[in-house]
Amino acid sequence: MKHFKFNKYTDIAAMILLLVILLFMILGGCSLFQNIEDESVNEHDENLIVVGVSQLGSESGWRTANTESVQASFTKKNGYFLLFNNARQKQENQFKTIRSFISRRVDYIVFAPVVETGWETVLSEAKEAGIPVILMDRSVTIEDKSLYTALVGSNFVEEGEKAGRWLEKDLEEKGRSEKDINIVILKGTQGASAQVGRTVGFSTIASEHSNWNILDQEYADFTSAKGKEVMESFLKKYPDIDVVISQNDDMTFGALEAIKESGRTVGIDGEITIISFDAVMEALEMVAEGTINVDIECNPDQGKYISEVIRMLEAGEEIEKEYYVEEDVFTIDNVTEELLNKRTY
Ligand code: GZL
Repeated sequence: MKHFKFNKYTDIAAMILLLVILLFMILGGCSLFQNIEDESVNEHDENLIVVGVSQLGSESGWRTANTESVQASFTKKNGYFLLFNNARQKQENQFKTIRSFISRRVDYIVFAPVVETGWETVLSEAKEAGIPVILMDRSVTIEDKSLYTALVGSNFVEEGEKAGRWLEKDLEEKGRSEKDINIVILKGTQGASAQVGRTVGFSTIASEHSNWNILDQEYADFTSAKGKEVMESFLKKYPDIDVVISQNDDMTFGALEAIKESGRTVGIDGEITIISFDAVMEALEMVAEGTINVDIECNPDQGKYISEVIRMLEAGEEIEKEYYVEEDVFTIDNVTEELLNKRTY
């Protein structure tokens, strides 16, 4: 390990600087959490339900909309005190945040698990502390389902199947049901339930078609930059790609840039069919112009549903284990009406 050598003057300066920084942090009340409301609200105000939310990151337009839906629901006006933290895609940060929520004795913990596995210990600690945990957006893979109270999210396997069924229909309409179809897949964050589910769902349908050749599939982390990088590598390796399955719109935006730079064409009049997921506004506009052939919606507007579950729990009502939000499939045939519908994301 490399050691940095300081001379004695640098040592003293470093110590003074460190003390000044520590002083500012203590006086400034620096903490892990951002309280969305003004600081005048005290989390121990008996009338407010204290909700600790660990959001996994801010990697995509979808995630931004998901965060906005949480912040719009858990307000003081609605009877909540919100503690919010962005884990920046790191499970370790989510562990730390959840443990802080436990030590602050919040009333509810809500979190979007960045990956499916590794949650048993921290969820057992929350259960020990008697704090109900609600999963948002993505799910977890654990033996003991009592470690979380409910999930409000999406059925990702169904989303993947919708993509496969749409491709079946599209090929049939084009008279290409029996033709060899070369497919590449841009996958989201490895081990995220959205990635796992969409992959399983699409692969299930693809396995029914021996003429569908999945040439390659690579993780591109749900980001536009990685989506472009992976698509560039696919285009170099495979001159005859017919279909791109991109597991979120941000990766699609990057992939479209790469395809455009390669000189190939996309969409309803192009050589390469683009199948995307999320259906954020910017992508739906591309569906309307024919660049994206189909967008499988994944609804980020989950805050109000989570708030409803909390209200039911507060009232002692029976709740379901899983709540899936309503989701649609958008093509050029129905997207215009949706865009006129004052969509919020
Ligand atoms: C899906 C969500 C995924 C989105 C991506 O519910 O977990 O994560 O599809 C986001 O845009 O990054």
